[in-house]
Amino acid sequence: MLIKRANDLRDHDVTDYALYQKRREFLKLLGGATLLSTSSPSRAGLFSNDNNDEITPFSDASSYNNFYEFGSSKSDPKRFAQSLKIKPWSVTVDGACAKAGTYNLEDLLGPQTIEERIYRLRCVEGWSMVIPWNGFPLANLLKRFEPSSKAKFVRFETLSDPAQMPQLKDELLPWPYVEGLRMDEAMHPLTLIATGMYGKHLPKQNGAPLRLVVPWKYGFKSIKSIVRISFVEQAPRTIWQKVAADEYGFYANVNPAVSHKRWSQKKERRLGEFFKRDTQAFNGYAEQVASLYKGMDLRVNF
Ligand SMILES: Nc1nc2c(c(=O)[nH]1)N[C@H]1C(S)=C(S)[C@@H](COP(=O)(O)O)O[C@H]1N2
Ligand SMILES: [Mo]
Repeated sequence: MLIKRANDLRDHDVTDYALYQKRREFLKLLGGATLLSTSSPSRAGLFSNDNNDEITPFSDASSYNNFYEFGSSKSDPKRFAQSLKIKPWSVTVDGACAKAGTYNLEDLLGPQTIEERIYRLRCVEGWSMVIPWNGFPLANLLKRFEPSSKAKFVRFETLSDPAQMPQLKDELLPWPYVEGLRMDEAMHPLTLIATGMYGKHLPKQNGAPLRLVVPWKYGFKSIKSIVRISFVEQAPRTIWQKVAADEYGFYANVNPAVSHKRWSQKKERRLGEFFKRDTQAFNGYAEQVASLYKGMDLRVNF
């Protein structure tokens, strides 16, 4: 097969959405449903994809969401997040770094080159999607703040404005939404800051204007609408650890061998598919990331 397959990690300039759709239509015409499944062992490179993954339609990825600040049903974020004000937007950077400060979005994004990366997203609830993100490696952003040797973890915080986010008044969760990564996870080349998807601006329900994407971890690590980034010495306590530390660990690496307390993680339902698929270790990114956890007991550090 001569046609290039979609890789998990495909770097190229962002095309506009019309072009993007045209290209997909064209590829469909050429190859039909088998197009994305022409796996050949020779292509099993560092970032290649041997999972026959079809990209989830934009309409699904932008209407079936988790963004609890706007409600707890999957259709709430699209309905209620449209009132989120994303201009102006600023991000405060603090903690163990030389360049702490509050930066406006334009200054943060200005120097970054936007690329496209097609990643699987596996929610801890047992469903998954395949999303073409537009963004840049988190490492490229973090380096600019010159973290010191005391920076062992990075803590992220979502906007928490009750005036814009209906669920903040109801104290559904212990707001603000907080997530974190170990420094080496944050600096890993797969870890992305997304500012768009499908060649378009990031929809508000997907975490505009900027969100984290960590493809080998359960979706809840991929925190949306970030307003604060802190370099810290200790692992930050995440919102989901506050909710139930025995159910949602700090690492949250996708792991079919370690069940959630209330359900198995062996299978997942890919949006748009009828039969469940097997969930893969590290969501299929083991080759790239397993070494980060050498010597760690993944049952203890779940
Ligand atoms: N601030 C914030 N970030 C969040 C969430 C949230 O409720 N609030 N939900 C998480 C969960 S559980 C998942 S699965 C993903 C979903 O991302 P998507 O809606 O773009 O698919 O966002 C994550 N980031
Ligand atoms: Mo999730």
